[in-house]
Amino acid sequence: MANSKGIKTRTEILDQFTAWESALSDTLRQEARLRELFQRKPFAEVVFIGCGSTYYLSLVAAAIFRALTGIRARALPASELFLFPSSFLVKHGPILLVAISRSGETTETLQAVRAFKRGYGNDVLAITCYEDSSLVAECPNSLVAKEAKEASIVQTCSFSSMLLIAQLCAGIAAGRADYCEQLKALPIHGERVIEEQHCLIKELGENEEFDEFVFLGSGPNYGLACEAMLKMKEMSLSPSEAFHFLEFRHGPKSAVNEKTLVVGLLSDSARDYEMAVLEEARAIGAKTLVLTDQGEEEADYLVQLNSGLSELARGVLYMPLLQLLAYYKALSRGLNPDIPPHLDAVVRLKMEEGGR
Ligand code: F1P
Repeated sequence: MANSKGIKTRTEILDQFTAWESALSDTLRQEARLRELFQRKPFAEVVFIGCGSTYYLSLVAAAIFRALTGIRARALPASELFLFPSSFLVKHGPILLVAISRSGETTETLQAVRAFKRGYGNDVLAITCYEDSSLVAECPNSLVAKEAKEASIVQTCSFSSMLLIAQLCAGIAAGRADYCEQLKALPIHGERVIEEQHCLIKELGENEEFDEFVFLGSGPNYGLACEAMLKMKEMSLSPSEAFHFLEFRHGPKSAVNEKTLVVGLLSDSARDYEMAVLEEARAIGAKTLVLTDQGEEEADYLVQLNSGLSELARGVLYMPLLQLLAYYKALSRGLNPDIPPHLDAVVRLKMEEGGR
């Protein structure tokens, strides 16, 4: 029987694939409208914003959007855009703002949308889980992952479902029907992968040998590594960090020891460089968990997705495993992943008191 501690989080992680399905099919139903949005103006730039998990989602979305469309795209924490709009945005042509928020109620995200609309126009697309949210009311366009609403504070199913929506937007904007087809296969692969790997992930999460975690990812996988780091921190309160793969050598490597599990989210294009970093981590005593699609990599622990999908499509398949790793680590530390200390599901600022 599953431990009743963390039961909400567990259910949201293990049952997320139906929410993935409906996020994809609901977005595909709006394909014509989205195509029109991306074709209406030659956007000079697309800016993705969010807070916490949704900022990390923005990092992934911007990397994929840029690679597929060739349009300049980047991610910003919503607070930076709200507090310093002119430091981040330059009017060199029309800009599309993509505001991502599970709740659609986070003050920083709402304020960033307002600041954007004041200075840069009305081209804003919201991605959220709540159709009746303030964000949807503020934005002329919105996409809603309706089935991904969560009872837990920590984002799991919502992160993956909103990421799929952002990926589909990138595929539609790029006119890449082949990419959109790959995305449709993800829910089936997701369900299979978690079934195949659940035991290994449980064993690793419960392994008391590991008391700190490093997550490495390059290109589109960097934001995923950051999100995995955040899950581990929020749920299990374990020291946890994320780096671009090759940045690991430039300092962070010095803090690694035999109690560190270094988790590598492998790409295809930079695979050899990434594996060299992981081998170095092993040589200095860390244990490694390598997540890859198909390779027979040298590692202490190896997960193969066997999806056959491209690296720009399949990254989301790493997430349920990494969410589950944090969940089991939390339980093994006697914590309840459903209620992380000091966290609120929605961060609301008192604007008149400068956010205090
Ligand atoms: C973003 C967020 C979460 C975080 C925490 C507080 O909310 O920062 O990522 O886990 O629970 O809220 P949202 O704008 O996506 O609703």
